[in-house]
Amino acid sequence: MFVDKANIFIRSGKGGDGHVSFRRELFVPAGGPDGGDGGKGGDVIFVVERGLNTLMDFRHVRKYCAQDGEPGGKRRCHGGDGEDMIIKVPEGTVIRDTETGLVIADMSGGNDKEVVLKGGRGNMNYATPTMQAPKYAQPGQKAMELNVTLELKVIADVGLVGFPNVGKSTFLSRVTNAKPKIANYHFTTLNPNLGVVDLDGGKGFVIADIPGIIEGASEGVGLGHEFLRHIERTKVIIHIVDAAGVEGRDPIADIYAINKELEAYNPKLMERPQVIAANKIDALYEGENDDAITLLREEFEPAGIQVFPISAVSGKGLKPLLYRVRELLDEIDEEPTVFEREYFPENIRFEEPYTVEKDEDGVFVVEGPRIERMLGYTNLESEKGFDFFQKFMKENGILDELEALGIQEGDTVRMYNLQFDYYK
Ligand SMILES: Nc1nc2c(ncn2[C@@H]2O[C@H](COP(=O)(O)OP(=O)(O)OP(=O)(O)O)[C@@H](O)[C@H]2O)c(=O)[nH]1
Ligand SMILES: [Mg+2]
Repeated sequence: MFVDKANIFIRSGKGGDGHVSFRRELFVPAGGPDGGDGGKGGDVIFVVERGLNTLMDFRHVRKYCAQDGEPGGKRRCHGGDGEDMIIKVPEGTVIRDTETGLVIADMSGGNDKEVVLKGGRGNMNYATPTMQAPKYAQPGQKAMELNVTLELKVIADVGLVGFPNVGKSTFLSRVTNAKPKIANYHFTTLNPNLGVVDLDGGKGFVIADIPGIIEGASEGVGLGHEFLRHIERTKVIIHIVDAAGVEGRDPIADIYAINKELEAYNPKLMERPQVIAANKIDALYEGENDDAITLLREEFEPAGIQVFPISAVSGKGLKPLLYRVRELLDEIDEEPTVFEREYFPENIRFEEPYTVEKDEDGVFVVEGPRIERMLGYTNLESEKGFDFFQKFMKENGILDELEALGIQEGDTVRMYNLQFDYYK
């Protein structure tokens, strides 16, 4: 089965908590904290694995968690770092935030490695003069969690489109190494097939057969909608049509109908060079042949879309078509679109809790992980640090809460080891 989409859950490692212990040494009167830092949590990293071409594995295993950092130990023993979670994906996988659909990473165009979720830092050491002996060990930074959608965009140079039964698979089997199923009914091909064209004397190229595109495909009709995305990456489109009208269809109307779906899906697709392969010419009678091809040419060649009469079954007319496609590919030297990053998981902010209470001595006590963390990285002795501290108190709503509790000028506020008088 060709799986080209999967939803998974990823989680980076939590940073290890710090350890608090106290030295009691003979010549160090006050002792002091000697707890070790917690280790760093593992990252979640996506890497391209060559040779992989489906997202099948992600249907079975849906949870991918990096390891947490170990907590710090006694005597400044640093906790071990958590192991990274390496997720191997096929080239061309686009990673999106499931909730918003925004692109986090596009694993193509040489982008072989992306750290998508960073592991939490281990706890930080207190370095400020006011915080020499913490009461509690600082917690490590939290893990990050995210639901992501993986989408595999087949990376082919050329996309093959056309109504069911026009001979796309026959064409692919004739000009490439692919061996798709061929049969005289609609929707024989249920998933995109890839094949490599080996042109004598020229560089080869990859063709993807994009099945199931019919009227309304861009709105979800039929099975082609899921596959439209594969065409986005191709550089040239071969549009196959049944020129003999074996099923009584009008080839010109068919071409317009499919192009309408492509355009509705992504208007940029209409900027791609396109060639028409007018297939099944072996089934046309003398004279009728000329008419059908002439009509197609008159309709499309003024718009720059060349028409090549072919017979995928007999092999007639295939060479000129392939050489033209090769030429078109050579004219386009730019890489296929690589999506820009639109979503930055590192910007997810954790709202860590804190509490503001008045104890029985009338002291206002402000505590909680958010406060602890802030005190851990703020040097109140420095002017900048003190400014930051004041801003933090205001922006986090702590001043408002103190006032709501009825704090007066000169009252005492305690935040762990830090004690100060309140003045506006
Ligand atoms: N006479 C004639 N018949 C052809 C030619 N190419 C394909 N066919 C026939 O058309 C039918 C459909 O061919 P496929 O290659 O399976 O068509 P498809 O476009 O892949 O069809 P789906 O996978 O259903 O979308 C088969 O019976 C083929 O033998 C051709 O050049 N001449
Ligand atoms: Mg087919």
